[in-house]
Amino acid sequence: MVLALSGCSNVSGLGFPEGVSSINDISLSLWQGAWIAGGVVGVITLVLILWPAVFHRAKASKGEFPKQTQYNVPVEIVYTVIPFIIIAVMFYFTAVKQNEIIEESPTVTREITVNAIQWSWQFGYPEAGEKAIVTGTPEKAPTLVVPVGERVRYTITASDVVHGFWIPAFMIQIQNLPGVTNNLEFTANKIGEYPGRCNILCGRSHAQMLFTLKVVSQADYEQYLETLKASTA
Ligand SMILES: [Cu+2]
Repeated sequence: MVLALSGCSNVSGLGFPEGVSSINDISLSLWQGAWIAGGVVGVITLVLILWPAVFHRAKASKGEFPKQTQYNVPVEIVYTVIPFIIIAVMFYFTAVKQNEIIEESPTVTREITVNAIQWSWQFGYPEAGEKAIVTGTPEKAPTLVVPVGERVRYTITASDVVHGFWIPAFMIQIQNLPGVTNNLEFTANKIGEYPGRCNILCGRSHAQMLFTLKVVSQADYEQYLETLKASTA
């Protein structure tokens, strides 16, 4: 694991790309740490299973019965306390990272609205006017266009049932809740196209609730806003 982490950046992301969004920058170490913790616990557990299985096999031919050690209070305390410590450490780091992720900056000027409907997405660009809303359908998945290198505030809502706004490569997911407005801010760091999905089972065409996240240059984004303004005026 250490060799893999130090050697190759694709391997070190353990399935996630690095530096793609401001949230990757925050979450990646948590993701790596969780895998390392899981690996350590897994190896210790494997040894604890194999060691008695190999070295403390019942010697059937001699008819020996192993020594019974139930109600061993110190052992019971140890196997209660150790998992508690593992959970507490993981909870602590998760809470720290989560607080960083949901932090809102007072200086954000870019805003995009993300409304989920059965079964697609509505992306609104208030900067281009109230009517600048792009609505997808299950047959024609919409594109969410965002500027590179700029922090954007996303307003997350739902019209009907609970949906989940998920951009796997960006390590981002937040629920769209009917009657509740969630906010999320992040910066997209690399120009490109990334698949997006709904990750809460929301009905018959849930699997078609897809979108493409398109990260464009700031000039292209301004141009896109102009196009939206012209087409919805
Ligand atoms: Cu959905």
